[in-house]
Amino acid sequence: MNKFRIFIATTTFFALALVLFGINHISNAKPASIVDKQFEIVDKQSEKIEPVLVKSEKLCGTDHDPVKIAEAEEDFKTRKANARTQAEVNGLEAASATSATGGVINVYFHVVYSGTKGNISDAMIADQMTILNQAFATWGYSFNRISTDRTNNTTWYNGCYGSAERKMKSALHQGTADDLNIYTCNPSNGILGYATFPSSYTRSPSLDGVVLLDQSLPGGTAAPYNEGDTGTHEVGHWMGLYHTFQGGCTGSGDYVSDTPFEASAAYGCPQGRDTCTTTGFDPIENFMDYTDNSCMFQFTGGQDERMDSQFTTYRLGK
Ligand SMILES: [Ca+2]
Ligand SMILES: [Ca+2]
Ligand SMILES: [Ca+2]
Ligand SMILES: [Zn+2]
Repeated sequence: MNKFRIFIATTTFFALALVLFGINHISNAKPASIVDKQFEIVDKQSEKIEPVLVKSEKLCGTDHDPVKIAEAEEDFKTRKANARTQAEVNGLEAASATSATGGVINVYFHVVYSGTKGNISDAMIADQMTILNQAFATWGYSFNRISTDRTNNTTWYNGCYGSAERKMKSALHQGTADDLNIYTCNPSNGILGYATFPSSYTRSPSLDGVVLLDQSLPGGTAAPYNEGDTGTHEVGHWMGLYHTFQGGCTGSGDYVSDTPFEASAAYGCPQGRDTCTTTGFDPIENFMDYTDNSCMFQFTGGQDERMDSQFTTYRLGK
């Protein structure tokens, strides 16, 4: 756990609240309520099977059902509150809560291929790791690939987004909640990749991780999505981020205050796009939109704050 930087925040208010209200419901954390059977809806919605990369197609298969998100956010709130309370119990006078602000995340890389298809080079994987590290460096996280395995399995290769997911991951997954498993394969259905959220870990530890279309890695054939930012985007989900267009123009949107609201996914690189009357142009340069890899280059401070908090709540030392 000491590989993660820890931020100590004083919470005097909670100390006071405890004195006033007592401390008898501290460890009542509800189980994570995200449903782990995530991918059926998307499969049904996919109209275009081929060609793979067409505009206004659903590029990312990560589950964003609004009901599940609302439940997950409730769970997140409860756990954060409980963590603060627990900090009080551990040292009433210290009155502190801890949060990771960054750290080294170990990566287990799994190449799933089918004969001559998908057995990508180690150089391509190394380039993907470089892209990931560049994207997250500002925000305190780095990714250390500690193993790479290769599996020749046509069923897994073509079924890694759907029927073969569970078998593939059960066989290959390694590590614990704060370790990242990345799989490359052919997710099909026009999907460049998908990820599991931090809050899903407890329910399905072996399904945790990121799945990427092999050709989305740097130098692959999936232009304009072949510069490695699908990897960045999916790891963003794995760190607890939603799409910038989540929820449209109203409500909590993506639960990040410094990313402007966006009515729908943006494609290409539509500078000046402004789909919500609320302040700010659409965040088309953000890694959590659907724009071309050459267009997206940033996370925000608000997203980092959410990643830190999600990582601490659901992954750190778990
Ligand atoms: Ca951070
Ligand atoms: Ca926002
Ligand atoms: Ca706007
Ligand atoms: Zn996504």
